[in-house]
Formats: sequence, structure tokens, C-alpha cells
Amino acid sequence: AVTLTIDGRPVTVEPGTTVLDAARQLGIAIPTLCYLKQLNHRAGACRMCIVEVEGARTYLASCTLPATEGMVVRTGTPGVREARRMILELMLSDHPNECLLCIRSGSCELQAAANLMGLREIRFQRMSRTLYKKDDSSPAIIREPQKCIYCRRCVTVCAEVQTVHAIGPQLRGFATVIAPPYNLPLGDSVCVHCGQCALVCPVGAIYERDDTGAVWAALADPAKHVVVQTAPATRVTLGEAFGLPPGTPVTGKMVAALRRLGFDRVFDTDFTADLTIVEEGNELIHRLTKGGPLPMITSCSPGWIKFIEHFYPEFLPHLSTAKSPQQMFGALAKTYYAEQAGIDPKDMVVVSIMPCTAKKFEAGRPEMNASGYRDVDMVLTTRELVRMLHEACIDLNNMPDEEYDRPMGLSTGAGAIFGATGGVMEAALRTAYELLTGKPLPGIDIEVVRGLDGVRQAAIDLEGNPVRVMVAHGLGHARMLMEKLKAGELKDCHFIEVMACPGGCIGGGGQPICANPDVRQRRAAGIYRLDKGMKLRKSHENPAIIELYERFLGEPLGEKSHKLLHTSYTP
Ligand code: HC0
Repeated sequence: AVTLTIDGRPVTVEPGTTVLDAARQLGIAIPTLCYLKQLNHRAGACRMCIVEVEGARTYLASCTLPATEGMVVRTGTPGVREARRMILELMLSDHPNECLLCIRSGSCELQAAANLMGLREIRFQRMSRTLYKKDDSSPAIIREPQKCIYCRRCVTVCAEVQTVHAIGPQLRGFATVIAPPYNLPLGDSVCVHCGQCALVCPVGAIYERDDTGAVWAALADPAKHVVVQTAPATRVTLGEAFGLPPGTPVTGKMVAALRRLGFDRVFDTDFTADLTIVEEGNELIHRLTKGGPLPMITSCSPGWIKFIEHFYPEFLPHLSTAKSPQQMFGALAKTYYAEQAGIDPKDMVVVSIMPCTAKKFEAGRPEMNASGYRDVDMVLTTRELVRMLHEACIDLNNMPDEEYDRPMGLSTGAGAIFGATGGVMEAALRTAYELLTGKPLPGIDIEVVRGLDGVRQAAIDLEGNPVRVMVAHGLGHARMLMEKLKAGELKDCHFIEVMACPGGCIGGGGQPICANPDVRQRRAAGIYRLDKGMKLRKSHENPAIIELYERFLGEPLGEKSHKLLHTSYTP
């Protein structure tokens, strides 16, 4: 251990601890714009965290400075304060400063820092940074390089957490830009649209494509029947934007708010999550008993699909052919529900509320029009829904609890847990066990596949048949699994769940931006509480799914299912 003094107070820390973290242990806050604890991102790029160290010739960035024995540090001397102000002013002299119009107004860390320091003027002339245009080439993510403050958080999350390496610093000096290689458009890059960059950007330099305009237009069009589906993970995060703690379920209030916005029907993606389990569970059993590419790998996370298409195309036959619940929903809304409700699908608009930016990309994939129309017309992230509610002056806290519409609004706890990493696996095992053994599952909570460890594995005994499963979340962990698969090390594994985002959909790139480091645990806990409180917790027991098969689909993996609910991927 080393002992140092910060602002006159001694503190003892582990060797390797930075001065910034040592100060935090003492409850001394030092402003930062680039440091991000969750990513262990200590770039020393923004210089806002400078401190005075006795004996040092200059101020030093505390986020990259290891604490050493006997060090004497001062964090708030007049000199340090003045230097920080100057750094901030220099940053702002090179920033558009159009806070009133910026998508991050109110949640921008640069704006917050300027406010915190009480900056009222900028002493420097605008610098001559190279002008780069907005890049709106991607179906999901928009880049505004002019707003970038070069903190490199997005680069770190893309390279080190997701191992995608879509963006990095290009060129040098005033021409520096964080962009895909050769400064090509993001839409032409390997970007998988996961949106993790948008979650960590401190300013408005990278964010989700805004599709709220198209949704407002559909809602205002009397000729359109507009139905909405809400993803499993949105109900435990939407409340954060209205002051509620992460993980607070707001299902009923969200349903009510969507009705107030004018949606004709409010349905639930959890319903088609249950359906996915029935189809995918049967597919797994088919592959186990009749022979098929094993391990089977889940295919519902579209960032993961783009990742495997780019980096491991030779393993595409391992993907389950079941479409994601979002796409199953779209295909059924414009066929099954349209038929029941007597609505011409050409007059129907299907909107999704998703925690995910990549779902925008998925909905636009050319194969996703099994109904004869584009199955899902528009995808809004949780953050976009928040903006619509704000614009409509709807305060979620004042909403009553309302129920989803039928038939596509009825779901089980198995559908709910899709939103957390391991949830699809657990839901699938609950159903596969009963389908294979014909017996009721003894313990419904399959704890071994839960949690936030990057890769988890378990062997589940299905009456003498051990089914070996693995779960990975975050594409860096998925890459580790794929490398093992490539090396022939997963030959005895049967089923793998992969979610592109750390934590699964609760950590999706379209979720409310939240600095709380344990936000993912709290959101996941909220999901599991929802499951626990439900009467029905196994997908195949969902009466609306049973009715769907009786009235419309026939049987799992049948002809209609094949046409509407399954797809294939080609390299
Ligand atoms: Fe998910 Fe999904 S669970 S990917 O994370 O499978 O986005 O929430 O909607 O489709 O259901 C996201 C969340 C979904 C889908 C479901 C799956």
C-alpha cells in the first residue's frame, strides 16, 4: 500500500491506484471529461483533472498519475482552478456551443462542466479546426465530428469492449477526426450499430438516428393504424428519464403513456419473445435429435448478427434461423393481427420501442418483409421515446397503470427476462426441458446462467441428457467464444446465447444515459423481479401463444412459421 496526502488529508491506497481514484476515496471530486471508470478509460486526454503535485514542474492529469508513497497533492489551488478554466475555454473555443439545439442539451458533460465552473465568457478566438460534415450514412448512428472533444471514450468502447474497431483517430493536429479508417462514412464501415459509443460520448458528437419525426407523422395520419411494441428491457429503464431509480418497472405507466401519444394498439415484444422461445426451443431439439450445426447460437441481437457476418461468416450456419422477437412481431402484426382486426396491412404502421440502436438496422434489412410489406416500419430507442413524451408534456409519473392490448400483449416471465444477458438462455431452457422430458421443470430459476460475468457456462441435465450451454455479452466476449469455436474447443457445447451489448439489452446503446456504475446490475435485478412476480413464467404456457398456433400458425417450425418467423444468413 502507498500513503499520500491530498488537500492535507492522508490516504492509503493499493499500488497502481491513480491520484484521481485516491481523491475519490477521500470524497474529493475532481472534474473529468474523458475518464470513464466502467471502461477503465484513463486517456489523460481532456486535462480537466489536473492537480498540483509538490516537486512537479507542471500540473499533472490525475487520471493517469499513479499514487506514490509520500506524494503531496493539491486539487483546488487558485493556479489549478485557473488552469482548468483555461483548458475548458480552449475546448469551448473549438466547439460549436449550440447547446440550445444539441441532442445532448441537459445531459452533456461539457455543458455541465462549464456550468459547474461558472464560465461566462470565452477569452479565445475560435480556432481553425478542420470542418467535417455530419455523417448520417448509417441507419442507426449519426456522427457530428464538430462536436467531438477527442476524449476517445468511443474509440475505447468500440475497440476494447466490442473489439469492432470501427472508429479511431484519423489525421493529425487541427485535422484530427475520430472516424472510420480513411475518414470513410460510418455506413460503409464495419460498425455493427450497437451504439455503445453513443452511451459513453460526453457530448453530442455521436448519437442515435432520430426517427421520431416519422412516428409523429404516422400518428397524425388518420388513414394509418399505428401499433407499437415495447422491448423487454425498456420497461425497467424508461423511468430513469423521469427521476426513478434504475430497475424500477414502469410497464403499466409506459403503456398508458403510449396510448396518450396516440398509438392505436399497444403490444408487447415480450409476447413474441415467448414465441421465439417456442420456435427456437424446437429448433434446438431438432438439431440435438436429428443432427444440425451445433452449438446453435442465438440470433436475436442485430449488432451480434452484423458482427458475425463481418468477422466470422463461416459460422453463420450455427445461428438459429428464428428471427428476433422484434421482427417476428412485425411479421405477425401485419398478418395475424391484421386479419383478426380486419385491417389492410398496407394501412398499418408498426413502431418498435427498443433499447437498441441496431434494431433500426435490423428492421431495414431487405429480408425483413415476410408480411409482404416492411414488417417493422420504424424503430425508436428508449431515449427517443423519452423525447416524444417530453414534447407531448407527458410525465410518466402521473400516468395510471394500464394493460397491454390483446392478443399480442400477453406474455410470461420468460419473455421478460430476455432483456438481461442470460435471459434468452434461461427462457429457452425452461421450455426445452419440458418439451424434451415431458415433465415439469423442478426449479424455475436457473441461476447459473444469470449474472454479469462476461462468459458463463453451465450444464443442464435434461433427464440424463446434459445440455451444455454458454452465455456471452459484449462483443469482445463473443469474439473470445468464436475464437474457441474456431479452434475446435466448443465441440461438446450445444447452445450459446450472445448479446451484443454489455449486460444484454438492459445495457443497449439506445438506453437512457446513466453514469451510475452499477446501473446494469440494478436494471437486471428489476427484470428478474418482474419475472418472479408473474404467474406464468414459461413461454410455452402463454395462452396467447397457444391460441396463435391453434388459430394461425399450426405448429412450431411449420410452414407458416418458416415463412414468417425464420430467416437465413448468407456470408
Ligand atoms: Fe432485446 Fe429482444 S431482448 S434483442 O435485448 O431476443 O433490443 O429488450 O427487444 O427482438 O424480445 C433489444 C430487449 C429485444 C428482440 C426481445 C430478443
